[in-house]
Amino acid sequence: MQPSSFTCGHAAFVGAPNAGKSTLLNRLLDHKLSIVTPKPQTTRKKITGIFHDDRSQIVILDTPGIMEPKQSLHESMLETTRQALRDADVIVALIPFAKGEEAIDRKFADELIGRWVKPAGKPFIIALNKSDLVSAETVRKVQEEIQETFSPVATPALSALKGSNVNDLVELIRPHLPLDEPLYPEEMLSTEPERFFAAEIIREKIFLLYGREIPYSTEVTVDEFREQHENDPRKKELIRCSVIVERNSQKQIIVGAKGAAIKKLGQAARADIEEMLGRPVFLEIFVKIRPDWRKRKNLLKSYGY
Ligand SMILES: Nc1nc2c(ncn2[C@@H]2O[C@H](COP(=O)(O)OP(=O)(O)OP(=O)(O)O)[C@@H](O)[C@H]2O)c(=O)[nH]1
Ligand SMILES: [Mg+2]
Repeated sequence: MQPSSFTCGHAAFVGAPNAGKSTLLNRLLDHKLSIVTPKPQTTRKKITGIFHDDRSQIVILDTPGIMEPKQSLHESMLETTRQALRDADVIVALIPFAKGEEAIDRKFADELIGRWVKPAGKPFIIALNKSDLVSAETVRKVQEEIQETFSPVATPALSALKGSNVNDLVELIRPHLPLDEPLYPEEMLSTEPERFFAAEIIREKIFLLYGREIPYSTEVTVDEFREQHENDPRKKELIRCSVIVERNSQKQIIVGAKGAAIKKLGQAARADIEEMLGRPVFLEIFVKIRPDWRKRKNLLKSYGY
């Protein structure tokens, strides 16, 4: 490592819900840190992922997708994205390709770059994600158009899902990192604690296992995260969580007939939590009803929004 050529700084990943921001973060870290689902608005809080290589440390800020706010929860999610834009040294705006007549959503691209990215006053890269969904010719055409319209520092096309061109993005980010010393130790993957990611994993499973409005009406809190007993290393760690819903009918859906649904949720979440921690855990999940939690400022605050 040559300290003189080392660079470090913050890169914010922003874009529409479902653009692939969290997938891209995970791909860069080569680790499943941020939760990913096919449903929009999966990420609700800032996720910090730290990329390390010989020449740089990039503190990546994965953010909630930009949307029209409909309740206080959304306002808080957008504020998280605004804060990440303020903290960033360089911005990576993700615009996804889509199959069909319109290769990208141009109207949203105008809003994303015009109302969010440019006003932040930072160097920005427009990453055209999901390039696996369209032809090479479409990719080239859109790249040219985007470069001409918005004048970003670069317009790489990539596929976060397949991993193509992802490493080139590091080269594009690197010149915009202002520090010459790392901010964090080499083995550190995130600044958020394990218990935060335990709650995120349960949220991911809820997004994957339940349909309709359930994922959006649900929050997860970790109420107890008890470390292994000092005198008995075989003793499993206890994680006690609450799944917060808005109505009794939603509680019934979460629990399912004879508790079958919540059992499945617990099994799926426990497997991933154990993989993350590298040790066995007891996972206890309770369901609590908190009417209108998404609109109630003090409740939102207590859930970390
Ligand atoms: N085909 C394809 N799908 C992708 C690509 N990148 C991400 N996806 C898929 O797009 C969906 C959304 O991905 P996420 O990473 O959760 O997107 P996000 O931008 O973090 O979404 P929010 O957290 O809701 O704002 C998932 O089903 C991903 O598998 C890609 O390069 N190609
Ligand atoms: Mg996300």
